[in-house]
Amino acid sequence: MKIATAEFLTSAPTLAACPPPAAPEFAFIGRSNVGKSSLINLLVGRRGLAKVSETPGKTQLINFFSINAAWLLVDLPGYGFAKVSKDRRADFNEAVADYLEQRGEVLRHSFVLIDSRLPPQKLDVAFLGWLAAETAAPYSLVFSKADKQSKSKTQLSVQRFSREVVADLARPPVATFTTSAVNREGRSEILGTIGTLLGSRAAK
Ligand SMILES: Nc1nc2c(ncn2[C@@H]2O[C@H](COP(=O)(O)OP(=O)(O)OP(=O)(O)O)[C@@H](O)[C@H]2O)c(=O)[nH]1
Ligand SMILES: [Mg+2]
Repeated sequence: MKIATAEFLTSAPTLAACPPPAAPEFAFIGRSNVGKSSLINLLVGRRGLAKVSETPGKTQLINFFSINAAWLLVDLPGYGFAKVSKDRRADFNEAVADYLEQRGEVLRHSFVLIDSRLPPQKLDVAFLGWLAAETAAPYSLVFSKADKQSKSKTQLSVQRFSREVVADLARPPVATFTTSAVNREGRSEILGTIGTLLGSRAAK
């Protein structure tokens, strides 16, 4: 998958304000500060396209980036930094919940980021439980910031998460990735997956 062009399209505070569904969308979601915006920049090869910050809660709006004028990367506000939960929507942004529940067929795949250094976190477990049970789009897990520890520690983290969290989910993830915005780990794997998903649908 070659990235020829990557452009910021628009930001939306609510699902209603999102652009009309037109092209396949690939969304990035996870706790504040887990590295969603950094991963999007890694994928497109443009450092400043999505805004990155050391302070959690940098991405407050749903941001759409148009790739190769054919499909979209969607940078979602992180959870764990927003309002208190409403029913099973856990503790995350209402607009994000609406988007993930109601965006429809254009939402081709969600990538859920998990900090590779941490044991399973309550919020991630709550979010994934909700996503798997209440939404329809396929999703994958992305263990981020893998450069911050040894490969073996990251593998242990992934295995533990799989055993303690994934095993109980109503719908399993399609794939699991480990990534680093620092050493570019995982870039070609995620882009390859997006390419396959775009291709398989186009072929139908
Ligand atoms: N070492 C390392 N640092 C990273 C990596 N990815 C992100 N960071 C750092 O982690 C911090 C948060 O990164 P962001 O990409 O802004 O995280 P986010 O998930 O978009 O955060 P919100 O928009 O606040 O939800 C920044 O200081 C990044 O430089 C990574 O792979 N490795
Ligand atoms: Mg962000």
